[in-house]
Amino acid sequence: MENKPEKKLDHGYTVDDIRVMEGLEAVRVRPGMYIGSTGSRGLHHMLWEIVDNAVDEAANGFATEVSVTINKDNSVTVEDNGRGIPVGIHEKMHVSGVEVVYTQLHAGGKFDNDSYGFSGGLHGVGASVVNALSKYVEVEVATAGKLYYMRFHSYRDDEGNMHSGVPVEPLKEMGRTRRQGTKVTFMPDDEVFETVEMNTEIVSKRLRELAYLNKGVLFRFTDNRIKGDNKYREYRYEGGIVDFVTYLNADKTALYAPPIYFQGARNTEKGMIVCEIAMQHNDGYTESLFSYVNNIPTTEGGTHETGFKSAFTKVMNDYCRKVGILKDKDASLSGDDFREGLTCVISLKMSSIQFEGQTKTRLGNTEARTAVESIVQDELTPILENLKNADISNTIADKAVKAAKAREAARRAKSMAREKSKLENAPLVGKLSSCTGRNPELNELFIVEGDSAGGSAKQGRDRRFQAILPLRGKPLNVEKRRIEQVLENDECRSIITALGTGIGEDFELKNLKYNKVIILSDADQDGAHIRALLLTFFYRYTKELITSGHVYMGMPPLYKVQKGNDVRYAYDDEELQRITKGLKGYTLQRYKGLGEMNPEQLWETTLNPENRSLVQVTIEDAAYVEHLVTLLMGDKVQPRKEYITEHADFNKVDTFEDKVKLN
Ligand code: 28F
Repeated sequence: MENKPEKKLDHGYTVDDIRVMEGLEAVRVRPGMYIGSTGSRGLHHMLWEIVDNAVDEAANGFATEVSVTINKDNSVTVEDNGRGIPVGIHEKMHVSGVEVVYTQLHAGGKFDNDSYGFSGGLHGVGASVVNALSKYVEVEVATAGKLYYMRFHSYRDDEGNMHSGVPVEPLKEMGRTRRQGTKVTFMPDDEVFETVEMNTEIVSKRLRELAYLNKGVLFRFTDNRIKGDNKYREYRYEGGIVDFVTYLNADKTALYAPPIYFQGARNTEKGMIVCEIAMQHNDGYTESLFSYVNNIPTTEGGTHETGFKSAFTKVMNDYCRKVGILKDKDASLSGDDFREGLTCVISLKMSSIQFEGQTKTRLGNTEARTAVESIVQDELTPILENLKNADISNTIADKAVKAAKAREAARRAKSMAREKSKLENAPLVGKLSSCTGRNPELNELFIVEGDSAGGSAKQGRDRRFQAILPLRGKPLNVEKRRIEQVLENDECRSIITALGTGIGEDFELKNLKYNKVIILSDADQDGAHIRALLLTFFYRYTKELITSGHVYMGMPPLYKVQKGNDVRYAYDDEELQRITKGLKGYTLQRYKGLGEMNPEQLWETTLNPENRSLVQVTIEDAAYVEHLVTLLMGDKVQPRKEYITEHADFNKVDTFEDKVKLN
């Protein structure tokens, strides 16, 4: 039957535009060249090629439904309600458009994408590859009220020659129909494929993915090999990739809803690029980014992802600076910080795609990076700056700030571990006068304020079990410092080295070299401040030392009462009253500091376990102490002032110690 020459098709396309290339025999000889493999992946590529042709028709706005059916005999039927493959006769080929599409490699205008628009598929090898590797292919086209039919088959002739994808007869008109669209059934050739059994889950997952990527298109899937009710599934997502991100975050806690969505298009020298992005942060820490080009998953990423990441980081840092979350002096936050907990889908539509990478799933086109960067910059900025989105924008920014802090802390901890190993190898800092005994159960470490007191303590102590570590000047206020600075401070380093336990994460109580760690400082304000600084250090970096009761404060006497050769010591005013009550003709000395006592006096009053008094440091309410340490030692001045004004009594032992429940 002579078909009339085709009228101009949409897009001004005629069947004559279909470029004709070599026959299908080549495909049979080396199928891997065309569909990757003859295993399960290659088998499913057969289906994707046909499905992508239907999806292209939908993506171009001419179809709204795509149906896939796996038949009992393992043949597969795909159908769409688009315009139908052109049935007109190709001027040069003198055969129908259907025959050209199914017998000529790279036919179907997919290679010169400009005329046919965007096409997905297995990099556009065309339906003819499916024909070459099938036992048979049946094509039905419903268009302009008529139904057309054509069958192709592959067979071996009597001489054993292979004939692939040969038309059984030209396209035939079968009568009238109200339907419109294309329906294709193909039977994968079991001489080519290791298995001809499609996998239900693989097909189902891909159809769902395509439904997300092509918003509003209905995908029906029937597997007639299944008994019972799970043989039919359908997917349609009016929200497209927004619904995709919601689905991906379904088992997580989203920080805002619905996901952020924007799209844009850019004309580049190589053609138009359309970009759609949906994104939503969850309260987790992993980043999951899913990118596609013409519905093909780009699992190895590529220039579109690079463009998104760099532009998203820039737009977010600009936002943080604009609203004051980041001050001029602050460093910018990293992309990783902004993408912590981010689920994002990028869907690009473009022509002349360059795929790279191990599995050819990385996008190489450089123009895609600049196009995505520009679209993110122009479309996301106004979304973030729109006041009605303020909480979303600030939620994202705050999470990134936290991530940056956590990252910094992790880095510090790592460098501390390195430092620790340095510490362990560091020679004992000269200051420590260690004791001769090696039994941690008995040994005591005195941390003594000032060199002169340190000198008296070294002379006055019992060197069998008493070690002396004199502190020059005040130790660091660790509350305001990073751990590296703590480790750099000589005083802190010598304490850490002397203790032997390590600090922070690496603290090991079992390595403690002393049963008692005793702080000896003057009873005046300086002494009180030093005690507070040391307790802060212990609380922040060796808290277990306190909670296991190893930390004490030595109590030097405040007064010396002497009458003749009789010497008494008073440790506070009450005691002085008791000692001097009714006493006549005595001399009274108020000790200003430890340094005023000679070694013997220091031994008698403060070091000798027989008659010294020690105050054990305990933590009754850690949370309260936590709050207090931050309050008293942190850098918020006002709250500290208020607290001290309200609570301080400078005649008593330092306020900080009182609150730490000394007993
Ligand atoms: C079940 C699989 O293959 N659907 C298809 C079309 C529609 C057109 C088309 C296909 C132009 C000439 C290259 C119709 N009218 N489903 C499908 N639907 N191919 S494949 O044209 C093919 C190109 O050959 C079509 C106007 N323009 C395009």
